[in-house]
Amino acid sequence: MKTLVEFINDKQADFTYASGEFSRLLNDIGIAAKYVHREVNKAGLADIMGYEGTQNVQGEDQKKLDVFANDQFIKALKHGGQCCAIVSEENDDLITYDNQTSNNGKYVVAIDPLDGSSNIEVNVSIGTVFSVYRRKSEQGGKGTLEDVLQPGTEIVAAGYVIYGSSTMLVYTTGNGVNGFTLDPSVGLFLLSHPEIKIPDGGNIYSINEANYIYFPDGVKEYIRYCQEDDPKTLRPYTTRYIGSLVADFHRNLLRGGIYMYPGTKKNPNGKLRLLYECNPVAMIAEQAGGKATDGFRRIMEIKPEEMHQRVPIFVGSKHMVEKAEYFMNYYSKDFKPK
Ligand code: AHM
Ligand code: MG
Repeated sequence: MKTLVEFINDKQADFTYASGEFSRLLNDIGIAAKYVHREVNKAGLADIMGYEGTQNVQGEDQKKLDVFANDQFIKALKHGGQCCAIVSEENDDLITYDNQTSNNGKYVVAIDPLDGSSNIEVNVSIGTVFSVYRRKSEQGGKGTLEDVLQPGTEIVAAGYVIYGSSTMLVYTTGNGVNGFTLDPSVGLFLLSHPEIKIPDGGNIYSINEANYIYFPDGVKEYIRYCQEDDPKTLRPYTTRYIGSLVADFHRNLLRGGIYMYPGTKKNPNGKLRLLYECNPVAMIAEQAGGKATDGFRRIMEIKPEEMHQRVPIFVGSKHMVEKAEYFMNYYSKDFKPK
C-alpha cells in the first residue's frame, strides 16, 4: 500500500510549482500530526499524567493538548525551513521566524492545530485543519500579513487530520482529494481513500440547532425543508452534529451531507474562521465535487481582511449547498454582505 511520503513524492511532478520544498513541507505536517496523534491517544490519562502547569512523573512540564499541538506544528514547520510565516488559531499575531532558512521559505501556512478541543476530555474526535499558500513578499525577509491575507483561490494545498477511531490525513493540492489512514503500529500514513468524491446529494444536515431562534429566515426555511416528508428526495433528512468541524465535515464528505455554521443577527459572521477553518474545508469540498458558500458567495473567493476573520459557512454536497443558498437568497437577502 502506498504511504503518504511515497504519494507526495510521486505527485510532485503533477504540481505546478514542482519542488522538493513543497513536498517536504507536506511531509513535515504529516510528521507533526503523528506526534499529536500520540498525545491525543493518551489524553484520557491526563488525570494521571498531569494538566498544563503541572509536572509529570519525569519532571517534565505538562501542556494542554491544543498548546502541545500548536508547538508541534510550529516546530515542524520551522525545522523544515520551507515556511516563512504561520497564522494559527492559538496565536493572536502572525508567527515569523528569526532564522534565515525560514525567511528564504516560499510558503505560508494557516492552521488550526487542534480544532474542537473542548471535546478532548469527553473522548470525541478532534482535528487539525490547515492550508498552504505561496508567499507574496520577497524571499529572504520575514513573512508578512500580505502573505497570509490571500483568498482561498490562491491555496496550493489544504487538508485536515482527524483524530478519531483511527487517525486520518486528508488533503488536496488542487488535483482531487486523497485520504491516508495512520497505521500506528508502524507509524505510517497509508493511502486508504484515493480520489474521494462527495455525493452530489445526501441526507445528513449538520448544524447547532439550539441556535435556531437566532438563525436568519433562510436557514430556518432550509431546516424546515430538510425535515419535510418527501421520500423521493430522501427527506426527512437526518441530523448529525458532533460539534467538531473536522469530524462533522469528514462524515458528510464520505456519506453526503451539508455542514452549516450560519451568521445570526448577534454574530453576522458566524463562528468559524475563514483562513484556517472554512477555506481548507471549502477547498477539499470543491475538489471532491462539492460546494462551499457563505450563503451567497463562494468561500474560496472571499478576500480576507484580517487573520482571524470569521465567516458563515454552508459546505458539503453540491445539491444541498445550492438548496441552502436558494433559501438564503429568497428569505435572507438582508444577510448578504454589502
Ligand atoms: P474551536 O476552534 O474553539 O475549537 O471551535 C470550533 C468548533 C468547531 O469544531 C465546531 O464545528 C464548532 O466550533 C461548534 O460550535 P458550537 O458549539 O457553537 O456548535
Ligand atoms: Mg477551531
